[in-house]
Amino acid sequence: MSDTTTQQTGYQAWLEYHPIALNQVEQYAGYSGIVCTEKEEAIQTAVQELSRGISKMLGKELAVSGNGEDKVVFALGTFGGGNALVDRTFDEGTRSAIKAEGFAIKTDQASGSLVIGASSASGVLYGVFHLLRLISTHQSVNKLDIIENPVNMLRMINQWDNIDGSIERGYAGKSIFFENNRITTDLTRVRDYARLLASSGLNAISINNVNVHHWETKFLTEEYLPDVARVAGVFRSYGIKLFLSVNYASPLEIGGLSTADPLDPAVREWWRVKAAEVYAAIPDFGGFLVKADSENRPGPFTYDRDHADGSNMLAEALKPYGGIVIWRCFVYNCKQDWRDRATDRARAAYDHFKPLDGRFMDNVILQVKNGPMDFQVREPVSPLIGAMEATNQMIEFQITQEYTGQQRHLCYLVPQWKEVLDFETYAKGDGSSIKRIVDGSLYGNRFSGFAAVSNIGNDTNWTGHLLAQANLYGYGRLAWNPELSAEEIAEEWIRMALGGDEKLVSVVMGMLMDSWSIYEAYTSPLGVGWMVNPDHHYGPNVDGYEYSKWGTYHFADCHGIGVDRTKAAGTGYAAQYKGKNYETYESVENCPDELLLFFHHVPYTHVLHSGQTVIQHIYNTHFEGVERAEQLVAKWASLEGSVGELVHKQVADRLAEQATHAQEWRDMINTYFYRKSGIADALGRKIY
Ligand code: GCV
Repeated sequence: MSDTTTQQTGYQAWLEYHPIALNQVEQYAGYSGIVCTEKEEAIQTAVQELSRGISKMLGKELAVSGNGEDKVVFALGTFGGGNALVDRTFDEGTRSAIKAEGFAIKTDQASGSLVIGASSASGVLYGVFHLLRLISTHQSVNKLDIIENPVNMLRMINQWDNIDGSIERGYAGKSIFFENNRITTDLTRVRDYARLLASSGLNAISINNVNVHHWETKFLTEEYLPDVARVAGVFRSYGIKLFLSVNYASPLEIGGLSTADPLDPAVREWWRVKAAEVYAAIPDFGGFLVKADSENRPGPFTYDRDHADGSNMLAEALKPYGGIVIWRCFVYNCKQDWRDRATDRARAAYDHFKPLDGRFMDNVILQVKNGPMDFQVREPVSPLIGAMEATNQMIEFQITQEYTGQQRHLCYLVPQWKEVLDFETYAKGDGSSIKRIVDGSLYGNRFSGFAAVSNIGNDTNWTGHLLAQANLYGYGRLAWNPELSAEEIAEEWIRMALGGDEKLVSVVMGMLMDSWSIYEAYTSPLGVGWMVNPDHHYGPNVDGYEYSKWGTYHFADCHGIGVDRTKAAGTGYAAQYKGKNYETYESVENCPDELLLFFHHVPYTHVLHSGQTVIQHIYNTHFEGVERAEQLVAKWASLEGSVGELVHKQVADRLAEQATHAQEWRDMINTYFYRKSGIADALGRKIY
């Protein structure tokens, strides 16, 4: 892609490196070169990235050399790796404060040189991206003395890409990994993706859909492994480990065995041999991601075994190589009878996994979705996270906007994720927030971290809606440091991707920060969720899932709405929470408004903490939500001329679609509840 094109389309995303204006360039102007002595791949990548970023921002090409003590330079390397400037700059205290992937950056006061030191090559690379972020957001580098370590060990992206080039729940074009039933031959775009991921702080990727179909099952065979190894090589140069989603029934489907029973010796041996073959092709392979006994995928239940049996068998095969098994907990009955009011999908993950605590090998990690249902615009935090003291756990978010507007609507998800991470579980008394469970510190886990479903495809701007890039970037930043605020992250992204004009920054910041609440306002109310069209999940359909097998009901009738999940009278789900959380959710008086209908069935006339009745809340939020969506259009229109024309038009088109589509939501939801309840809008607005 030529620079002109890329500037106009958003292809470079937050690595656009806008040229720095002459009046601001001075503080960065003195650097005459890069000093680096190490040849390791990720360090060479770091050098290239630094040269590229500086060349674009400052318009100068930096020479790379092994020595530059007498000049003003950028120096980078690992501690003890041969770079005299690095070794001179960082004392023992700093070195010992830097963990595996962390880094230190210091301005050498004597020379003015900027020195990046780390204990690993990937740490050096993260340090370079950090420095480039500081420069591209125009921060001072004169007196830097930074120590950074990632808070989370695994910072992973899950692709839901299929070998035919389609992406399950993908809204930004086709796969960049696969085409025509093969792994892509030209990996340029994959490399550019690796840059984006590493620069936001991520260190792991699984490249294929967790629903592993016929052809993808063969990724473990010699037919595909060389190509998988090529992809792994690209990610390796950016410090990112490659994982594969695997089909639990592989021994049957590609191994010629008659069973996939995890306790069968032949099956165990098959996986051991497979692991050896994979590691022969990819020595630093990360491991397997597994969706088993979930939504019709095969798993250990077929053989009357449980999830511990299933995952441990794979873990045993990977263990000699340091590999891990990431086992998903999205397990529930997807063939439910809607007439059956006792079965509650929200309970399922906890009911399945909690009894298995302590039985998993130490290289198994359970991957738990942030909520008990499925990435709705609002749901409570999964009670399973933190409930297993003796088991490694990681959280799963969804960056791709399956239920949050499919990248046709604006929905900046970082504030939602922050709320989840800050949630106090009381798992081990006060101070047991979700972020402390997933960073492994609460229970001292061997493995832990973040995973999220990617939102990219081969659309030129990666994410379809250009502003949805902020979600991918924000996810990486939050995985690195969950203490960053949603505003800080948004500001970084805006400045780096769009530019530093102050009006631009403030308008886009306002739009991003409002967007989750706007989307929630005109879609399903008060935490009840769903109300979408079945299958593709775009657009309103209040009863779309009401009489289905999927376990996602709202139970609206002429008297009221909501799901009684109390212990006293409902499904008992509320009792999966500890202490105060249980008490809060169990009580209709104390339950927060935004989750009321998730936990309680109430009459339309029930008065919320806000002072409004449920029915009036539904009307008000839906009318307001549309008005607020229309304001987004106007806000963005005011930025014409502050961003490139194509970028402006692209976002303007999406926002216009959102505003129109929000009316569809408003009118369907309001009409449905007016007809059900027979209660008119107190403000007499138009309802059909
Ligand atoms: C990959 C939801 C989605 C499915 C997805 C599944 C999962 O049901 O609609 O597309 O499958 O979650 O997370 O496994």
